[in-house]
Amino acid sequence: MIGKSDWSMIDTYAKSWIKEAGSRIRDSFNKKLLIKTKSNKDDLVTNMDHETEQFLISKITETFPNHQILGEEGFGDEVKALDGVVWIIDPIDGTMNFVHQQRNFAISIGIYEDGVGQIGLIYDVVNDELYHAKKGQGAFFNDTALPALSDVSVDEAVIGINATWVLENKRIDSSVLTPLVKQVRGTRSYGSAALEMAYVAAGRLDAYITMRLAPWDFAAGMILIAEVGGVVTNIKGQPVGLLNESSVFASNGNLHKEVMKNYIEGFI
Ligand code: 2AM
Ligand code: CA
Repeated sequence: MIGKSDWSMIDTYAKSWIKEAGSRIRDSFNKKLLIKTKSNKDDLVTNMDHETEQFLISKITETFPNHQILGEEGFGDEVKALDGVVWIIDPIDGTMNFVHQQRNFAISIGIYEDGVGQIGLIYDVVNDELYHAKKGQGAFFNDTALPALSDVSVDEAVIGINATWVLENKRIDSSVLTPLVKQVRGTRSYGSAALEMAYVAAGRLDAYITMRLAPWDFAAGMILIAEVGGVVTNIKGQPVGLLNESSVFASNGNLHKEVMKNYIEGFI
């Protein structure tokens, strides 16, 4: 590849690899799963997280040797800067769901060039549902184009938030988000940040708020949400970086503004 990349070709490859990776995960359901813990007893990883990341990396490096890869399980590169093309991969987002439920998890791939999101893919493996977006060309749920997000008031909003963030925790005063949780129409927690961001893009959730994610959890979702006119920032309303952990507040534009103004700014 010389100069600017051939995004249509990259997109075709990325979609075929994510589907093949998903098919391997589905095939693994009747085999024995090896489960380990990482940072703590609730932080799970399985042989399928590792195998899926290694599968994707082998395909990418074989076809695009100049691209960098940032993967959750660490089989990719030590990415220190976003120069060139960078694939940001979570082989299984929602590993706890994968282990406990065999559903509600996804493969997430965000592809950036010089820090600009170009392709976002989130594959709900069990339902064979692919959320995909290419910069400037809209976002899709399988073959269906997703419409631009419409305005929703706090009163009518269904938001994705984990109960953790309204209980005592290390990242936010537990009283800050309580009024929001009380005021919205409903709250949901699916346990996969990638899927929750895909749901925001698809209009199934009006917002998603979480205090700690890693780049592979949100890299693809940010691209999908941008394509339907949504907004993704950290909890302070600032841009989310792709090389560090971050809080994430994803929503349609008007709800994002309303929540920032009335529930967050001045309260954190
Ligand atoms: P994972 O399954 O890929 O680890 C669960 O609420 C969501 O938060 C999932 O998307 C999960 O991704 C992510 N998550 C869990 N532990 C995390 C951590 N220590 N840092 C960042 N994201 C985490
Ligand atoms: Ca993961």
